[in-house]
Amino acid sequence: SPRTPTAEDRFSFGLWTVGWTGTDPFGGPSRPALDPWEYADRLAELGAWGITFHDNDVYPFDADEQTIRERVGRLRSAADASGLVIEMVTTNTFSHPVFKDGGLTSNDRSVRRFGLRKVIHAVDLAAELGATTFVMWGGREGSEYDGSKDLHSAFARYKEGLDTVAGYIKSKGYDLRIALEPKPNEPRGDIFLPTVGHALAMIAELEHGDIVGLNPETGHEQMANLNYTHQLGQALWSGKLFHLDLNGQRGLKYDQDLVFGHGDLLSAFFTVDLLENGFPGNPDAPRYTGPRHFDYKPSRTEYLEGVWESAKACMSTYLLLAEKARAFRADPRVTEAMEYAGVGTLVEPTLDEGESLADFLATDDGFDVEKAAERDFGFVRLNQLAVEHLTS
Ligand code: GLO
Ligand code: NI
Ligand code: NI
Ligand code: NI
Repeated sequence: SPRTPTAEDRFSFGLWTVGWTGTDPFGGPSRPALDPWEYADRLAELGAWGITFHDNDVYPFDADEQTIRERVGRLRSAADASGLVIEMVTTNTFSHPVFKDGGLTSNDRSVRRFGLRKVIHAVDLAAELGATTFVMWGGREGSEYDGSKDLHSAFARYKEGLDTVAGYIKSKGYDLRIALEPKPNEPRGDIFLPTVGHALAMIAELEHGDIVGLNPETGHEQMANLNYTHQLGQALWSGKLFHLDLNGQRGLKYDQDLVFGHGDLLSAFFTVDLLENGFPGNPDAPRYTGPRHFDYKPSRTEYLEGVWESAKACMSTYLLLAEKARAFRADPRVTEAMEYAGVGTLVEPTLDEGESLADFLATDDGFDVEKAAERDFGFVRLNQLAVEHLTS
């Protein structure tokens, strides 16, 4: 059985995860809501290192300044008392009906101006609380009907909004980076920036893109039928993996937000392997150094005991997989299978150092196409070793 997590593991949870009361489009709450500081206390007891939240997880949408101060102060005291780090803060620009057509990309300009104000306020809050990441999930930025959006202007307004926020962070000198969270669908029919790749393309267009990166979520990529570990890999390669939302998803359904590992377990194994052990065959490549953050929902069938069990399960699964992934990498059979597979040779540039294209084209390196086509890569054996480790 897995060990108890410690602060060194840097596990963190959104307050809205354990705080989800089970309300879905078909039914009301299936368990009571606690106050934010109660969730914080409990998470600290379970061994979490950090917490994260939306502005409106802590105070209501229409709260006055005094209420905001009181409630944020109380959460901060609870976090300080239990040694929890508030590592990420985000804004809710999706729950209130004013945002039904988006916050930064609504057709209604007055809504966009209101949305931008709300985001900037949350940025100030994030900086005040010492958070180092500001996640932006544009959950309502999108459409149901193609004719309802001038798409060209929608992307321009998205860029304008992101650059304004990033520029503000720089102008204030905050030690804060923005992490975009892609998601393909739900609650909108189609959400802008549906995948990691789309978000990277947006970031490349930004004026202040240097402090804008990604917060990829397991289930969000998987509900687009994509490989989460591949998305993490590309984000890392681009130097943009700023934060993570780990959870579980079983296929192309609504956003299930299951416990980490309760979806595609083999995929979760390789996700943890990448996070813990880096790229195989390329030890010098950049590694993810941020928090191990969970964005899951305790299933609606669970009452409060089940809420804490599910939070524990997220961390346990991670620790178990980390253990397995370490054993996998240390196994001489795996080393041998990786060599056979040529995993470590992909790091070699295809052209020699200093080799010009002209020289290259003039070279006959005696390549035997037929022989090369007969190469056995042994990827299946390598994968079976992963399965062996996973099931042992
Ligand atoms: C919804 C998203 C959402 C974000 C959160 C943080 O599917 O995962 O929970 O992670 O708003 O920005
Ligand atoms: Ni999500
Ligand atoms: Ni999700
Ligand atoms: Ni998320």
